[in-house]
Amino acid sequence: MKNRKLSMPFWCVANPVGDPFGRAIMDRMSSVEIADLLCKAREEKLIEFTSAHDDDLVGWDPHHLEDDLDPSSPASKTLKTIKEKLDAAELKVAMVTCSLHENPLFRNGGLTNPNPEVRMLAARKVMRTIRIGNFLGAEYLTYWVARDGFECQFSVPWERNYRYLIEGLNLAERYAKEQNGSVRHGTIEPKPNEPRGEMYIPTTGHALGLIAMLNDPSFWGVNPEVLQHEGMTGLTAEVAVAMAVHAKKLFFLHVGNQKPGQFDNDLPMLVGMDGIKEMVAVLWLLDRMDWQGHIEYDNHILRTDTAPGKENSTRIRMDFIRQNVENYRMAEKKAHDIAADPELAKMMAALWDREPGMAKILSKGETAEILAAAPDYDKVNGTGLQIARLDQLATRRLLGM
Ligand code: XUL
Ligand code: MN
Repeated sequence: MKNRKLSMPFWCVANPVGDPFGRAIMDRMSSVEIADLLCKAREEKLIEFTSAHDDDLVGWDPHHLEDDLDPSSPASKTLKTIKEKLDAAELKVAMVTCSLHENPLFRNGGLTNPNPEVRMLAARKVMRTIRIGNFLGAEYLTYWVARDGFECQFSVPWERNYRYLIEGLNLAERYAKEQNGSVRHGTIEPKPNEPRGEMYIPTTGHALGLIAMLNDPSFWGVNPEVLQHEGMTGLTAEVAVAMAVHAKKLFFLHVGNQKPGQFDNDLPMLVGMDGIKEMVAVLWLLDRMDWQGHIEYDNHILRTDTAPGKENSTRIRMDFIRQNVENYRMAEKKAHDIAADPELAKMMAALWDREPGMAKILSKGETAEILAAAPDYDKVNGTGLQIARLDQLATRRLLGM
């Protein structure tokens, strides 16, 4: 089984790790300095891809909405410098995403903002992000639901807000096609809450439902955030991931760790109190389902592990990348081991591969054959399954025993 390609985004590495209760601890680094750090990670063969919000790379000037098209603008010059560095290191850009959460203008939403002037500015910012993505060679444009949500239900024009969202996403798809650049697909990243009290696309199921309402569903897929956004709901990420793969809509994954039901923890891979079993199981099911995509980190340095100062700011950030990669590879190896374990395979077969003749009839779906089959209620009902034994064996393997 192959080891997947990994992507480390600009924003994860750049994050100086402030939280709502305390200011940032790490020294900030410019986007060009972050590009250097990511290129070093590429040289060390830790990662193959990176990703970025528009704002991670160059600031947004709402008074100069097409500054990227002006070669003499500071934005164009910075983008050119970053591209030269990434190209030289052969670090590819997998995805760009438009930040519609940082600028205060978007505090009541971006694509769904009830004010058309704000929606127009959001649309122009998304279009600029697509152009930046094309310039850097990104394949995906990600729409993360961000501030498209609410705290107070009577403040929402419910008969319009999904139309606004659909208009915004259709525009992104149309513009990407008109530009005919490297951005060939869009992804939707759901999240139940944060930064809003409630968000309009809370789960992967909602995202898949929305895609069916868009002009070109083949352009769009999902990138669930596993385990964080998916685990915030109290639901398991495994269902979201498996259903998205089955629908051929899992374009890539965001990964990190999460204590279920809490705020967005964004803990690094396998770090924290929960999640090892679930993460290994997600990677195992991706192997079983023969999924071919790549994995993208979306997490940040533990605040306890940060420190101010210039030397710390590069050393701690590099160590964060290395640790995330080491931990991902540990989980991936465990998933491969579990998939190849003969004892587990035997127990799974006992659970899944009974009565192959009857399975064949059901998948064929001929009503006459189904009516002629003779399922034995007493035999089936009289047999326990021993799923707890199977799970114990999986746990034993997880614990290396
Ligand atoms: C926020 C989050 C975003 C998206 C990209 O929780 O996951 O960083 O991944 O905007
Ligand atoms: Mn994410």
